[in-house]
Amino acid sequence: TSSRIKRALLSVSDKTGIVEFATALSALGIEIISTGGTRKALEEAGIPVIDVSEVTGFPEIMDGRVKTLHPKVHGGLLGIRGNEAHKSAMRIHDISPIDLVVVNLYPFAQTVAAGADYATVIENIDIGGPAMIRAAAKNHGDVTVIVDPADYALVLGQLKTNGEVANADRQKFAAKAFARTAAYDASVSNWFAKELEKPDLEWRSFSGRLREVMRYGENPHQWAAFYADGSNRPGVATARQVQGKTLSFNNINDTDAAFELVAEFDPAKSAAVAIIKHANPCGVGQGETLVDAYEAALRCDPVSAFGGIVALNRPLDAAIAEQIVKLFTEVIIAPGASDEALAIIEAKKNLRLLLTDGLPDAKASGMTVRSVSGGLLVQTRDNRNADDCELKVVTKRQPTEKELADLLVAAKVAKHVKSNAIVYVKDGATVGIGAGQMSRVDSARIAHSKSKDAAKAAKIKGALAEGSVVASDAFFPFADGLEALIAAGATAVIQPGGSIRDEEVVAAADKAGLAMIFTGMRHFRH
Ligand code: 93A
Repeated sequence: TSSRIKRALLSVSDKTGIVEFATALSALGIEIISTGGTRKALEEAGIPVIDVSEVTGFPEIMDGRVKTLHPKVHGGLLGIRGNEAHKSAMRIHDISPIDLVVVNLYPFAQTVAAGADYATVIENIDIGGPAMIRAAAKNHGDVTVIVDPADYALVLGQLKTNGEVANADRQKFAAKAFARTAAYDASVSNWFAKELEKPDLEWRSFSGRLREVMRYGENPHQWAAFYADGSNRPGVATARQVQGKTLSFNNINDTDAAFELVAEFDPAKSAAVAIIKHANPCGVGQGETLVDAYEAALRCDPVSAFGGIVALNRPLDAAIAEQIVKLFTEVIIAPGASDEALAIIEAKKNLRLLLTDGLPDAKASGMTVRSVSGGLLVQTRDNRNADDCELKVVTKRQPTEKELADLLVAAKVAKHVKSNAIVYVKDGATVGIGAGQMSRVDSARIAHSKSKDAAKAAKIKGALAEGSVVASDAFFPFADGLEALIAAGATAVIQPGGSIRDEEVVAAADKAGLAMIFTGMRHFRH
């Protein structure tokens, strides 16, 4: 279809380049219609402009809330030029076609970002602008819609050479226009979601931004891509890769698990290090320094740590960098690094180093997604930990202060271990982790047996788990799981409670002189 442009409607909040563009349109003999502020800007530049209220025969009312919402505008945008019935409707109602619409919307996101009050934010929800953009985009067979000043040049170029905009470009502009209004409504909806503290609304308007298409997925025959959710939160999706080989799908997944786990530990209170393999921790340690924390983490399972991912809760310094490079490591992620540390890591060309401006917010709201055959499972993040729980001592013996501190560490780690999770902790560090078993007793036994291996590696007799405390991600359905912990030498246990056999479990704990805490909060991770 021919789409010679005779009449254009310009209504823009972002006035970048609008005077130059309108000057050129006007020079091509195109009539320009405009709304209040845009008209003023154009008239000041000496461009002839028709006010939209002259077209509608209706004034802008309600502080501009209703200015272009009128059949004379929307009929001019939506009428199909080659359709006899549409043409006759336009004739009868004295509607003239509008061939080009240039609209950018009230700066909603910028208004929110500037910390404006509720009423100001609401006033910046553009209604008439998106209506025109959508109308013009729907009728792209006849109408050109421009929502981005960056496109002015292309339109002008075509108008100057051909006198019209190519159909293929009108179609592209329409696609861009709908993307723009969709993103605009998403940001309005997200703002409401935050105001109402309803994260599920946030998911409904999720629009990911493609970061990269990866070489492959979890396995080489799988296609994969990495999207950022646009929230700009510190984390693996916004990290800067400073050096090393390209990150694989599994690297990204594991690095996320590592960084999310270490972010449970307040860097102001202690240095913490998590070493991850296959999305499960093989060691988590704390200490005065990152070196102390790393050594403690490594002691838990030095064999599995080979080829692992290391996450720090404090910026990478030279001392910890020296330690990490001694062992083959796939990825390091940290909230920053010193120049000295960077120089040490640089010597290991393949070692991937990711830096962020902070830790992921363990308490942040937001959604997690996974796919099932024919659908998606969506839920809010597991953004709470034992610190947020009302802790109930259910045994005769109270935990000592030291046990309590270690129990909280164990519970935080268990939250990040695949179910069934059993985590032994001593002196602020893990000393045995049992992950991903179908039976809780097996997880307990594996954690114990690994703690024996760790003792052997450290040339200590027995098992590191002796005299430790334990966290379980979910309740003990029977006393047998607890008995396995007692056999391993545990002295205190933290678990959600809530089994119909709780009484049996507590009795077994009392019999062995254990202290036990119920949190009331389960942390399945399947
Ligand atoms: O308040 S509105 O939702 N009602 C309208 O009828 C309307 N028409 C255009 N906002 C409306 N606009 C918006 O005004 C445009 O999307 C643009 O962002 C802005 C331009 O206004 P002005 O030309 O007065 O600066």
